[in-house]
Amino acid sequence: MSKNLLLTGFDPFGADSINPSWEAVRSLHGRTIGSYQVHAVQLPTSFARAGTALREAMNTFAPDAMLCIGQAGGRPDITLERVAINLMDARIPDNDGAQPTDDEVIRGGPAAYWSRLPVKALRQALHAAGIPCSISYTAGTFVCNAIFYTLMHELHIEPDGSGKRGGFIHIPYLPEQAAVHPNAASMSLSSITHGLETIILHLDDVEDTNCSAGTLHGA
Ligand code: PCA
Repeated sequence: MSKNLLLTGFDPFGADSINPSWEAVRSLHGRTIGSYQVHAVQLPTSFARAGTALREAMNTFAPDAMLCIGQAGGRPDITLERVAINLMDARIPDNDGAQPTDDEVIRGGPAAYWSRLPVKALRQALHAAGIPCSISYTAGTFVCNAIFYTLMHELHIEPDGSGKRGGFIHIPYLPEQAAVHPNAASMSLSSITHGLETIILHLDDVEDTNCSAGTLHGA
């Protein structure tokens, strides 16, 4: 019997008229990939509304695993986020015009939550599939980090949440977006989609804790 996977992407924000996270996620909607049936949902790039939309989708689909995807314009590869922090500090307004600074995502919540994805195993699977990918130690302080933190908080308080995979992945611009952002990196929609398929196929892999994924000064 297949398990349910909730896969979310965001609507466009800032100066962009498309968001590759939604384009990639919606192309996988309804597919069965490995042992997972994919349910794609769009979240608003809104601090106030994204969490409610995520909780509604979790209630609707009762997912066994959750993957939230967002655009990280300028990053050159798919980044597997390792940690969500309890901070909202917006450099630009969200889609409601809200621009919180120095605020918590969840009042009184812990400073951070770890991802519940086997990020090292996933990185290895993506590299084996020929897809550029790295592990990231910051999802920023905008709506993506806020929804990542909210997701991990929900899994933390859900009675059977400890056994569930869940986490956040940032993806680069599409080539048509990079065309109007001089010198920005990009990745084709087919590579991003192939990357997400590979991640779903390896979602239940066991993490290899002996291999290092550390960085020195971010490098
Ligand atoms: N990226 C933004 C929010 C929505 C999205 O796709 C971020 O990285 O916070």
